[in-house]
Amino acid sequence: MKILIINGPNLNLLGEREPEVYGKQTFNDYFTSLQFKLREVELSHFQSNHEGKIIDKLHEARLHFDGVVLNAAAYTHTSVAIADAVKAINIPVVEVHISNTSARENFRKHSYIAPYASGVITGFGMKSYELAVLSFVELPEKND
Ligand code: DHK
Repeated sequence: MKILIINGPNLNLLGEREPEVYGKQTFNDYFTSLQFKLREVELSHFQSNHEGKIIDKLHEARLHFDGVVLNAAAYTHTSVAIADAVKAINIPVVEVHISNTSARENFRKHSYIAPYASGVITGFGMKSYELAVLSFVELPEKND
């Protein structure tokens, strides 16, 4: 099974950005440990601060991956275009957030993407990514 993790804006700064919210680990370190732990899954990772690049990657992913774990970061709350891309592609997308967006500012409570995601995992720190990948492994029927 091939899963692509897409991270949106500012998530390249994980480890140094607001560590009280997002933790102290870099995504590269986390990704290495996740791939080691979930050896049966072939994981890839893409990060961009640019909306169009995230959309291009989602389009490309439909040809090469079984599913996408998407943390669109701030674009979650603003981007109709990314939501449309998630709706347009024929592979399942699980929306992920590190922080519990429902417990933060009001503008973080709405997701344009969630209606088109096969599920949403939010608030479990970096572990949210692992739970999302596991949803593909353990609930394959959910993503048919
Ligand atoms: C990450 C961000 O950068 C924020 O803009 C979102 C999300 C929450 C997260 O928790 O992973 O509001």
